[in-house]
Amino acid sequence: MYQNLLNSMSFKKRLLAVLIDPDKTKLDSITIITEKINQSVATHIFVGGSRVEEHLTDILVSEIKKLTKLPVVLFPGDITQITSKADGILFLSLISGRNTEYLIGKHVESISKLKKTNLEVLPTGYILIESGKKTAVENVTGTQPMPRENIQRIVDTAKAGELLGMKLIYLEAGSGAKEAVPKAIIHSVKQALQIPLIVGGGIRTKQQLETAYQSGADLVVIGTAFEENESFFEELKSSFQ
Ligand code: 1GP
Repeated sequence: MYQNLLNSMSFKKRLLAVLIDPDKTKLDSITIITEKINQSVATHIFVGGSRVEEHLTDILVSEIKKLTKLPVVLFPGDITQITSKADGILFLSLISGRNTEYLIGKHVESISKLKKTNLEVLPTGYILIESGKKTAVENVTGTQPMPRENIQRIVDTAKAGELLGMKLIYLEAGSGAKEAVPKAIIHSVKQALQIPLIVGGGIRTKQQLETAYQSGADLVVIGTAFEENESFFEELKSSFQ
C-alpha cells in the first residue's frame, strides 16, 4: 500500500479516503455505505474514532472487507481498535503534542496485539492544528493543537517527523472542525517534505477539497461530510477527472 501511495504522489494522482467512525455507524447500514463508497471517487477507506466500543471495529472492518476491493486502513484512536481484518494501520504518533502516551506509550503497549496481525504498518506523524473549537483529539489526548499562525513551527514539526523515519505526515484539524487546515500551512509543509502528506478535518465542500489538493495534499480524509450526505463523494467526481 505504501508503494502505491508513493506512486500516486509522483504521478500527482489525487487520493481520497472516506473515514468511517465505528462509533457513529450502524452495523446494519454498512452494506449501503460501502456500496456508495465503491461507486464514488474514494480510493481508500479509513476506519477509526476517538472513542469506540471494544470489538466494534473488528466486526465493522470484517463486514466492509467482504464488500469492497478498496484498501481498508485503521486510523485508531486506541489499541482496542486494532484488528487483523484490515489491510493496514496508520501507526500514529501525535508529534504536535507532548503527551508521551500518544507519542510512544500506546505504541509500545500495542505491539503484542500488532505482531499477531499482517497489517501493513504505516508510521505516521500526526499533527493537530488549531481549528476554531475544541476537538475530540484534543479532549482524548489532553494535548493542545498547534497555533495556525506559527507556520514555521508546524513545518519544523512535520520535518522532524520525517527525519525520525515516519513515512507519512497527517495534518489534522479534527473531526467536524470548524476550520479546515489553511492552505498556507498545507503548502509550506508540502514544500518541506519528501514523504506523502495527508490532510483532514472539517472539509465539507468541493472547493475546500480542491484547495487542499492544490495546496499539496496527496491524500484527503473526509468523514463528517460523508456521514451527513452519503452522495457527497458522487458530487466530487468532476474534481478527479
Ligand atoms: C478526522 O480528518 C478526519 O480525523 C476527518 O474529519 O470528519 O471533519 O471530515 P471530518
